[in-house]
Formats: sequence, structure tokens, C-alpha cells
Amino acid sequence: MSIPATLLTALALCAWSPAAVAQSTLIDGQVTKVDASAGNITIKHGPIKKLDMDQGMTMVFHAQDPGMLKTVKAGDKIKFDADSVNGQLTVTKIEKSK
Ligand SMILES: [Cu+2]
Repeated sequence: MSIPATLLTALALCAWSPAAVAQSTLIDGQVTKVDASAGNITIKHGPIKKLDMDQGMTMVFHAQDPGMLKTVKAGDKIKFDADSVNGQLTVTKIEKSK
């Protein structure tokens, strides 16, 4: 008995797509300031099409989880994701880039 090629292709796509999607949605940036007491982080970032930012800029984001701010410091290069949460621009994910 052999597994149909179409099924193998479907399995391969399922395994592959989450990583591809995650990579394409992260935004390149650099931390310029961390204000842990206010729960804010200032990031110099590139264009963010989904938030209508066609050009790079430096701006303050709210951190979704205050713990995020302990993993980065001013000067760090990061990849991050941001969204508008209750009308506030919020960082939902941060990864240090190498
Ligand atoms: Cu911006």
C-alpha cells in the first residue's frame, strides 16, 4: 500500500506553513528605550503595512506582557509583532535577532 502523493503534499504544507507565516509577520526593529515601570518600549522599526505605517519610524509601544521587557534592552536588534489592542499599539511578541 502506498500513500497518495497528494496526501504527502498536504502534510508537507501543513508542517511548513506555520513557520513561514510567523517569519513573514515579524517586523525588524531596534530597541531605543525600555520603560519597565510604565510597561512601554520604544522601538525604531521598519514599515508595518498592517498598522498603516508605510515608513520606518521610532515610536512607543505598550508591552502586552511586562515580562517581555526583561528580555531586551536599549540597543538590542529585535524582531517583533505588534497589533492595535483596545486602540493602543501593543507589542505582542519580541524575539532578539542575531
Ligand atoms: Cu510606527
